[in-house]
Amino acid sequence: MAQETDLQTALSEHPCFNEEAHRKFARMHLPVAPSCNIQCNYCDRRFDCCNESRPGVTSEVLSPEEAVEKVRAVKEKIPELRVIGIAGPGDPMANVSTFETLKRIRDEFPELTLCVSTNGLALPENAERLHGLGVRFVTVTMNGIDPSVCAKVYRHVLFEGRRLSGEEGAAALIGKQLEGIRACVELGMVVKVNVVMIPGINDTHIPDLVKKAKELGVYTVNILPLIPVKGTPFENLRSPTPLERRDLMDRCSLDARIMRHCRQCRADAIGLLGEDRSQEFARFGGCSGGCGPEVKTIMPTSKDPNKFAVASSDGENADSGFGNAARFLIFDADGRLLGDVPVDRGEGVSGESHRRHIESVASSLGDCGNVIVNEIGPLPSKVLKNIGVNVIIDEGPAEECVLRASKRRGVRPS
Ligand code: CLF
Ligand code: SF4
Repeated sequence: MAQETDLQTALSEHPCFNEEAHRKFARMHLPVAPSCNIQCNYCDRRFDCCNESRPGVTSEVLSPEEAVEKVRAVKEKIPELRVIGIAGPGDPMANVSTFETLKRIRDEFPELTLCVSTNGLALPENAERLHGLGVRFVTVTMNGIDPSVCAKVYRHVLFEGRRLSGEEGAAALIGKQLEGIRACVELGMVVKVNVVMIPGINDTHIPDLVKKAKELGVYTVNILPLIPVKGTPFENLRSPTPLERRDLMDRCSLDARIMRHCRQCRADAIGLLGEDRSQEFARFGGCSGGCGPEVKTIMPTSKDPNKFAVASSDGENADSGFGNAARFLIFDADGRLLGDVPVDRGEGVSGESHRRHIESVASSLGDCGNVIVNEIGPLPSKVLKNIGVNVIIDEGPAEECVLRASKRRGVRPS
């Protein structure tokens, strides 16, 4: 009974789940989850600028220790803080830092409500763990329940160590999303479904998704407009007009409770929904556009010796240096692909902007204990050494490089 009352109080003060609450109570996002296990065609997490406000964008990636330190500082300045959310910049479930951070926050700030936003791929196996850590609010971003529709939205889905695309990938993702929602609802968690409205792709299909969400016991559905981002496959698609979106929301509101006050906030947003104060609290304000404060030395965080980040240009091979990689593929010691961290290619090989770039890339690799590159300069070598990351020089198919390295390092039996 007491638990039920606690949940009702948390619901009444959650700015996203309760429209009344959003003018009074604040949320804070902790950007501790850089890696993602799928690739949406509208997402580019490389654009890291304090002037950019949309999901997936952050000016910094924090270690769990840094995240707790930041909550202490923010809580003092923003007494109306009620909710701590983990919403990226990648997928929270694809990063062990998420769980470590939730545990630390729950232990130190049991009065704060914990909220997680995920693409749902790894939700079924993590639902109980989240519940055990005190998470009561979960958002799952879905873009449909029909694989033929969703195949147009996702470039790939990393499923059981394989990279699936097309309808096969979409079907695997949808299956896990539905299973994850069911598990969370059964555990008594409050679930929201976010859906990105993409004209010509999924707009006419959204009512079916909303009906399904309602049937599964989802508390509310949030229909967000597509933000076409330059450099993504959807860069030339258009956003829905406000009228188109309102019409769709009105139609869907006959079937489910529709959220109408979302601000599509950043992965490091802080404050009331309408006023982001994240730059006020930026620790190393790593805006690569140069509009943030100076980057400070990144804090070492605990590293996992069984995780490998492979510098790649094509998403398949270890073929890049640390400073000029387009992305890092994240593997476990058995060569299973766990996620993917796209990064900005650096400009220049020296100077302040180069140092900032290197530090920002190093921090975005989270808890990876090993980096595989085909070459590396003295500055990145030093930065990685200082934060306890082992550097391996190799090239070729990424998975083979990881298996070679893990065998050599003795983290995997031969
Ligand atoms: Fe953050 Fe999301 Fe929790 Fe809110 S945001 S994890 S549910 S605390 Fe809110 Fe931001 Fe819209 Fe998300 S306004 S993007 S719905
Ligand atoms: Fe980007 Fe989120 Fe999609 Fe991952 S799930 S690709 S972080 S939008």
